[in-house]
Amino acid sequence: MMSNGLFITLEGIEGSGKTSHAAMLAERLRAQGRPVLLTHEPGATRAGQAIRAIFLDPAVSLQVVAELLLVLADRAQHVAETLKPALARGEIVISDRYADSTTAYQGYGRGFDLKLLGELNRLAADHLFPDLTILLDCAVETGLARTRLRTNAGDRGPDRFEGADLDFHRRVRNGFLTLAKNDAARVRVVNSERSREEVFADIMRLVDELVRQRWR
Ligand code: Z5A
Repeated sequence: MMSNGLFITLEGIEGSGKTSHAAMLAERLRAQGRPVLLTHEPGATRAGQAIRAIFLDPAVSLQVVAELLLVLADRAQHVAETLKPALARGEIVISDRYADSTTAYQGYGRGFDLKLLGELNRLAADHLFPDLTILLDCAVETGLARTRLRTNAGDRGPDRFEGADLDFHRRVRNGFLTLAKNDAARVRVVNSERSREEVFADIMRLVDELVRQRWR
């Protein structure tokens, strides 16, 4: 990748712990005095917020191709407005979800042709791919139970994906694991079925290794 910064993505099924651990990682790196941009998909830009509202609304029914094009439009804006400028400034960019989510959800989950999806992903990403992807892996039942707890506590209503059946979420999880198997140097699997502290220790080991390699 042509930049001075580092691009790290966190991926996984719903409730796998991406959002909490992305925040912990940003905090730890900032405490080390490093410049960090913490961001997410979908919805990190102005256009992205409007796209996210449609994308996640459980009352909105979307064709698979419409769902795919929405998330790719969000990505194109995110890459151009947020990710590339931050990397050019030399920052460590941490994104809670990115292109692998599209492959896992719209490809493996919804069944969109993987080859064409790969090409469209490259178009939307403008050839920007992560230096390191941390795949937080847990059983679908564990992830959904965690998000259900949050929904029951009234923190957030269920989104369009939370209503999908268990088989859909299993296909997504297996899709992520296939991606990791096919690109083992970039995509590192961390078992998130353990305590937050144990999960975070593994994440920090991987990030420290990357930082050492790049900025010795
Ligand atoms: N989507 C897509 O289809 N295609 C795409 O290309 C992209 C996205 C980019 C985004 O929803 C949806 O968009 C997503 C895929 C789709 N939907 N699904 N499924 P989102 O951004 O609103 O939600 P999410 O990405 O799925 O995140 P989430 O539900 O918030 O889960 P999370 O970020 O992985 O987990 P968390 O918020 O860190 O943790 C969930 C709860 O578990 C929380 O209360 C934590 O305190 C708790 N937690 C976390 N770790 C642990 C451990 N280790 N033990 C116990 N409890 C824990």
